[in-house]
Amino acid sequence: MKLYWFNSPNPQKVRLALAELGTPCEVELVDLFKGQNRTPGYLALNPSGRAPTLDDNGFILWESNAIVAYLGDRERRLWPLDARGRADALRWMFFQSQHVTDALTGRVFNMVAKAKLGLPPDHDAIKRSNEAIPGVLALLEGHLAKSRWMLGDEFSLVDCCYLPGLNALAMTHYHLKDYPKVSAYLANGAERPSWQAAGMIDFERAFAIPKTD
Ligand SMILES: N[C@@H](CCC(=O)N[C@@H](CS)C(=O)NCC(=O)O)C(=O)O
Repeated sequence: MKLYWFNSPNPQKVRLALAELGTPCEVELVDLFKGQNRTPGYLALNPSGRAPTLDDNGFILWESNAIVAYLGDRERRLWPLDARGRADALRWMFFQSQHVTDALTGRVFNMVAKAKLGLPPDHDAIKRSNEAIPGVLALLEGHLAKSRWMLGDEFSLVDCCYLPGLNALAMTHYHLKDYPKVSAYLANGAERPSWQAAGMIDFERAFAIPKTD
C-alpha cells in the first residue's frame, strides 16, 4: 500500500488512521508547495490534483474521508460494520468534509499555509471563516458534551477525520478554550501514540506561527 501525502490536514487524516490501525504503508511526499500535485503523473492518479491519494495494490482512491472509510472496512477495526453504525460514521464524516472544512479553511489556509509560503493573507476569507466557525464548533461542543469521541466512548477512525482540522485551527490561535469539550477532545487526540507516529508533531513544529494579538 502506498500513500501520496503532504503534511496538511486532509492527508494527516489518513496517516492517523494508518497509525491507529497499525497498517504498514509506504509514504511518498507530494510537495504541494512545489506544485508536485499538478504534475501529469500525479494528475493521472488523482485528477483533482489534491492530496491524499492511496494506492492499494493498484486500487487508486482519493478523497481523504473515502480513504479512511475504506481502511475501516478493509481492516474491520475502529470502524462500525453494521448499517446504522456505518451510517452514523459516514454522517459525521460528510459533515466534517462539507461543513467543518468549509468553515475552517479560510482561516487555516490563510493563517497557516499562506504564512508558511510568505504570501499575503486574504482578509475577507479569514473574516468569512471567522463568522462560520462558531456554528460548527457549537455543534461539536454539544455533541462532545455527550460523547467522549465522535462515535461514543471508544476512539474510531471518524476521530482521525476531525482531529487534524481542529489542530490546524488551534495553530491559528483560535480561542478554542471557549469550547472546553472540543479543546479536551483535541488534547486527548494529541496524547495518543498515533499523533507522533503520523507526524502531527512535526507538522506543529514546521508550521508553528507566533501569536500576534
Ligand atoms: N476533499 C479532499 C480535499 C483534499 C485537499 O484539499 N487537500 C489539500 C491538502 S490538505 C490539497 O491537496 N491542496 C492542494 C490544492 O488544492 O491545490 C479530501 O478530503 O481529500
